[in-house]
This record gives sequence, structure tokens and C-alpha cells, in this order.
Amino acid sequence: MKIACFHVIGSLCLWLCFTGTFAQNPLIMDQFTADPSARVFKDRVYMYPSHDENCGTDWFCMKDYHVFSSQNLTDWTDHGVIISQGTVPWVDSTFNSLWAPDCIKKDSLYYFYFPAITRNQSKRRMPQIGVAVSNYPYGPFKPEPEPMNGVFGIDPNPFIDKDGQAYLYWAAHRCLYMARLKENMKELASEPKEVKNLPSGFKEGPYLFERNGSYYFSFPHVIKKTEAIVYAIGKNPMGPFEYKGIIMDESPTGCWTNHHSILEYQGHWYLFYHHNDLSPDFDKNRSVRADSLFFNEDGTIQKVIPTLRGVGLTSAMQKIQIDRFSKISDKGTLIRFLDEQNKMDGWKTILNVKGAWIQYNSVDFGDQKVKSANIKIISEKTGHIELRIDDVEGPVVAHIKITQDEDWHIINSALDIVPAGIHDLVVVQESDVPVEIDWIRFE
Ligand code: FUB
Repeated sequence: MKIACFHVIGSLCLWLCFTGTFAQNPLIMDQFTADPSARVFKDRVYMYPSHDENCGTDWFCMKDYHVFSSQNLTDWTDHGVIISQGTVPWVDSTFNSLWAPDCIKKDSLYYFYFPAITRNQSKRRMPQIGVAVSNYPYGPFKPEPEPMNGVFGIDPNPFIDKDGQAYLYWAAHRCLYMARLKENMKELASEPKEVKNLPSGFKEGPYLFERNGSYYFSFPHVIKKTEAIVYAIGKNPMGPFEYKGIIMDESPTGCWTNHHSILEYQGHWYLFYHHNDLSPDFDKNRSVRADSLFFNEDGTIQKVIPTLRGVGLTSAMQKIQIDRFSKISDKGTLIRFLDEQNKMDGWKTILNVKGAWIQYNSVDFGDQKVKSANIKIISEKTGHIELRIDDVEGPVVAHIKITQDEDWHIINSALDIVPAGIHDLVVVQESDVPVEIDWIRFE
């Protein structure tokens, strides 16, 4: 799972970057990304994440922002850097403090909101929130010379209601705040007001959206040890909001932060969030993910269970990274990094014993065009695996003889049956010979 990217010339990068093919979680594999604010602009999803780096300290290091976009939630284009701390007049770039951003369109302009530590503060080092404006969702964005007046804090989230009134939500002092925005989207039209009646405890990263006349106010909240994502519902963008519960439990991998956005795209709802998939030992280097989100009939939100498979279809003719599985056998299947020293190379699947299996859902085989399967594999002995569809007991698509080779090699095998349309793919170990699989691709 690698991405190639041409050189990006500052914020002038428009469509210069190669389109990667990442159907799975995490969505971006060539850099650390966090705090995804996903928006639909002109039938395309644009994702504005923070950009984590490892600067050798034990804290966040965030110097710039990229924007990514996708039409199918599978293939993501990196449009390059849209804002860099050194080019924003009011930002103190010794702090590497470009935390969670968001973007919204009003009339024909795109307003990008971002927090940072400002220059010219005497003692207080409280971040402020600034705005940058563009004619396009992918930039170039022109930052305002000064941060917004009176907005001290992080994690800005703009919202425009159906009547055209705009609002800004943000986090400060472990609490959440809101205010109306002026027509120009750059100034507050009302005094900041704390969002009340929320559960006690650390809160940040607010995200407000409207559905069927209800205003969903969602936010990361430390209930036990780390951040869960929770929500409240109100009848007005300024509340009051009634607390409703958890959208996503705290990270099973121990990532302390989570930060999200929720959007409807082509009739489906999605939760964008982050975990620390590519940096299991340092949770300040995070990676964005997406999973489907569903509502109950009464408008409440069903809990989202994080998956590796993520969202979107994977073409059978792309490299199918089966380690981003949907289901896995109870015994005999392991997932490991391909190279512990280069984690961005991704993962491999190890099928250790006969009967071990792994399932990868929603593979698009198209219109009966595929004739054979390529599998990138390592095996110390000869053996057999089967490719099945739909289920571990489903029809056998290919019975593949594994040749012995301790180096990665590609085996090509003709198909016994030629699937068409969308199927779940299952790889089943048919011998007691351990095999390591990087990817499978049909042709
Ligand atoms: O990315 C830095 C900070 O971590 C964000 O601003 C918070 O929401 C948390 O995700």
C-alpha cells in the first residue's frame, strides 16, 4: 500500500498528486494524518486532517495541512500542502501547533479554520483560531493577517444552517464553546458561549451537523481513560442539547485522542475518525479512518465499531490488501507489519494452519472480465490455499498451488469460476504449511 506523489509546490498544488488506491483503514498510508474534517463539495468528499509528524519529541508536531479528496471513498488524491505554519503571519512557528482544522463553503468561497499558537503573546500561550480563504476546496488558501478576534482555543468547527446563519464551535479549557459568525465568516457575531448540560470531564473536537431538523452536537469526551466520541441532540444550533450517548468507544489500541466528523455522501452516512495504526507505540502519530454510521428510527446514532476494512468498494483488479480484513478465523491467522522498520509499507496476513481463513468484504469483480488471480506470497514449503467468495463455505474461485520460496514472489493461478459483480473474498488455508500473503489481485 504505497503512494507516489509528485513534488508539491507550496500551496499552489492543485491536482498535481498521484491518486493512491486505499480502500481500507487507515485511509492515508504515506504520512500521518489526524482529526479528519470531511466535507462534501461539488459531489466529491474533501478531507481536511491535521498532519502529524515525528519530530523526536514526545508531543504533537504539526507544521502544515494537506487536503485529500475522493469520489468513491476508495481512491484518495493528496492535493498537497494548503497551509504551512511559516507562511501564516500570526502563527509562532516554533510551536509546531497547527492542530485540528475544518473547512466550509459559503457562497462561492471556501473558509478554512485552523488553530495555532500566536506570535506576540506575552505570557499566555493559548492557541487562537484563524481563517484562510480560497476559491477552491483544494486551495490555494490565503490566510488572514490576524487570527479571529476573541476566539481562543482549538478544534474549530464551522456550521451553516438552512437559513444561512453561520456558527462556529471550538474547544478551550477542557470545555466546548459556540458563537454566531458574521456574514464575512471571519468575525464572531455574538459573544462566545459555553455549551452547557454536557457530561463532566475533558472535552474537545466539537462537530455539529443537522439531520431531519435535529442538530447533532458530537465531541470526543474522556469517560474512562482516553477519548470516546459522544453526542447530544438539540432543536437549535445554539442548543440546548440533550446528551444521548456514545458513538465510538475509546480506542482499543490505546490512542489517547480521537477526533471525528460525520457526513452524508450519496445517501450513506460516515464517521471519519483516527487511530494510531501506523504508530502503535506513539499515539501522537495518528492515521485517519472512516466507517459507516447508522441512525435508529428515533434519530439516535448506533455505535460505530471501528473496522480495518473501512468503507467503499475495492476493485478486484487493484491490489486487495486482505490484512484489512472484515472477518478472520478464531485460530491460525495473524496480521503483522511487512517491515517493522517501515510501517508505512503496510501489513501482511499469515495463515498458519489448515482451516485458517481471512475475509475481505465488498470486492468489485465487474463484468466477468477477470480470468486469473495473482497472489504475492512467501512460503517455506509447497502447499495449497483456496480463494472463495461470499463466505468461508462459499464457491471456490481458485485452488492455488503454493510454490516454495522464502522471498516474496507472485503466483498466478487460473480461476475455476469467474465471479461477476460485488462479492466478499475469503482466503482459506488448505494445508499445514504457513504462508505469508501481501496482496491479491485479479486480472
Ligand atoms: O491533533 C491535535 C489535537 O488532538 C486536536 O486538536 C484534538 O482534537 C486532538 O485530536
